[in-house]
Amino acid sequence: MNKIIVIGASGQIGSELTMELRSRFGNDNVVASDIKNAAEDVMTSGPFETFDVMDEARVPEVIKSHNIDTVYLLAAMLSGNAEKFPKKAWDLNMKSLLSLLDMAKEGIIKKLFWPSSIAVFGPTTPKRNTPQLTVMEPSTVYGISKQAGERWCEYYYAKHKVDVRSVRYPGLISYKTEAGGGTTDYAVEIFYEAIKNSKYECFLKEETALPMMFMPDAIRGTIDLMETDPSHVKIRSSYNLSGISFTPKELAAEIKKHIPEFTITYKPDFRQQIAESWPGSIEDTEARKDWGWKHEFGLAEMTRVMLEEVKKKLVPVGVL
Ligand code: AKB
Repeated sequence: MNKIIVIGASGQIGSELTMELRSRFGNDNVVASDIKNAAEDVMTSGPFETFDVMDEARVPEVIKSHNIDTVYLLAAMLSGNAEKFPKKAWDLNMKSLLSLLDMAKEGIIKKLFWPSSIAVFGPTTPKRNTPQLTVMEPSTVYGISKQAGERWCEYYYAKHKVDVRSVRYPGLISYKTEAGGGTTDYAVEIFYEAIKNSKYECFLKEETALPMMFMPDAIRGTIDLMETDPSHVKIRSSYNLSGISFTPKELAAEIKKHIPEFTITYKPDFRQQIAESWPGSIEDTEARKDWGWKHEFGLAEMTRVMLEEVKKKLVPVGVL
């Protein structure tokens, strides 16, 4: 049985990934960790460790004390925040990856998951059905760190046989933990505002198409990749992973089917330029072929579940 740690367990992906890993592999076999407290279920259903991923002494100490062999490294600064704090983003996103890659090289851990992003692509990348291998000239701090991270992953696999696996996440939509500091966050915020106020002011323009995915698909894909036989993992930089592609206008129209009085207005900010540098949709043949990836949620189903679940969440806290 693997002994797993999720680093960044209080975040949007980490909180859901921890609970799914615990339900599959047993609560005691999955250590959650973060610099800050996580959701109550994450904190109470299994072991939790508080540390800063930048603390080069503490990370291996925790990993050794729990006999960890598998690490999901999710601590990162997302695209919007990274533009505000470029050096901090570079340090956090790079140093944490390099120190875990070194631990894998030294045999302290056996397997590492590290998330990349559609942000590795840039303004010169083909915009529609972006393939796995293409022009990559990211123009954002976050994208530069993700592209460099991909190169390091491939390098450590090639030179040191480190078993590192990665996917290029699109914008992730979820109701458990809100996203923070990203460009695709509008696609989560919109549900809260639609339910609370029947209106939303979007920070992207109405026609800005971006690749997106509902969190249950992303969690399943992540664990499937980590559980697949290493001989099937042909790409050691990061796999394109595709789910849904839509614009703010299309999402608003879908929400309107459930909340007819819902209205959306547009006030693009600095994140518009980030979004415009990314593809509108990506193509993921390799993930489908190599380890059987297949998304399940489309726009209509994701919208229905989001509205139901966000409503359930807001009622007990007295917002509705
Ligand atoms: C962001 O918007 O920064 C992230 C991403 C696409 O990686 N959600």
